[in-house]
Amino acid sequence: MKRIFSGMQPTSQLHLGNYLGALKNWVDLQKENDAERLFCVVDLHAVTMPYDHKQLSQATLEIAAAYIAAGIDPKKSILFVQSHAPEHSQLMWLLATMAQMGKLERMTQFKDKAGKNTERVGLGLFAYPVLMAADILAYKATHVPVGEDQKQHLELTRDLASTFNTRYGVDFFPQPEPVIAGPAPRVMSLRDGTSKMSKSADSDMTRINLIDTPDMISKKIKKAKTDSDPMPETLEELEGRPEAMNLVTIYAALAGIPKEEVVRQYAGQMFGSFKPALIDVAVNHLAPITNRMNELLENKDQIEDALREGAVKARKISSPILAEVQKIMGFTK
Ligand code: AQP
Repeated sequence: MKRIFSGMQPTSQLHLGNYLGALKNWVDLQKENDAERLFCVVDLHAVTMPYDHKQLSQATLEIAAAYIAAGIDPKKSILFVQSHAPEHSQLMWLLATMAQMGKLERMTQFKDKAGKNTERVGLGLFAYPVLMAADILAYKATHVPVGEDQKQHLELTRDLASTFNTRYGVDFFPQPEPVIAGPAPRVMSLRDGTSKMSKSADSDMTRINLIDTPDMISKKIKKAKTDSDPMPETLEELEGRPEAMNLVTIYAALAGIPKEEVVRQYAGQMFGSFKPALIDVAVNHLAPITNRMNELLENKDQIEDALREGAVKARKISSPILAEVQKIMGFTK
């Protein structure tokens, strides 16, 4: 049976990149009847970088609210918080004994986040991809819908799964497949078309958050960087114009039409006249999600109940898998 797992960190509000690169695909995957789905708020990952401990539990609820508001139905998918299922951390330690330092050092996310400070960052940031592997393998997940930036971490997960199988002479862990789907697997910053839209970027003007009001969305899109050339006749002519390409990608993904069609519709027009249309599309698509999120956050019981039930269901799957791993590794008979 197909088992789908994915998660997001409660480092801050979710943005359009998280939504178009991952969350929207998760919602689409709920249409598949022959699959089991687990969607997690990965709070243990969120503490690998400096964070505000007074805000963490609220941020976790906000991410869960965003999942539900975007269309994740706790009756169709198991929705839970990573730290509520201790199997993740337990399996992580076991996998850490098999993870090679050299491979972890090559992880681009670690290099980006550590910057020049590699000697001073915490072990948690370095070991982040091992915890991610544990998240996935604790459920023997077969499919992992993520944005393009997570591809390298997924490769490490696959590597750890086969190292475990080879070392212990078993065919235990499957090779989880990345599902990098949808029209916008990599949404870029509104201020720099060469860097990805990110929760942790300093300026809030670089991203559209799911919680942004229509006025904020409008302001951010109006101020988004573009160039002074008009929209070309074909998509190929947008190559080398990363900011323009990003806005076209966002429009297409939100409107549910191919990028080629967007270019055709607006060919010859300046970005000054394209932006109001993009604002309309963005506000129309995102406002219902934002409103639903706000409603859910007014009465947190509903989210908390769903997360509590989700953790019980998740652990019913991960606990026997962990027990089996412990047996294979010789801890128990
Ligand atoms: N810009 C993006 N375009 C497409 N997909 C994206 N994702 C993140 N940014 C983009 C996808 O969203 C999911 C959430 O991942 P995460 O919470 O683990 O965070 P991240 O990948 O490290 O990226 P963020 O949101 O920018 O967070 P920070 O700044 O805290 O690191 C993943 O599936 C990711 O691929």
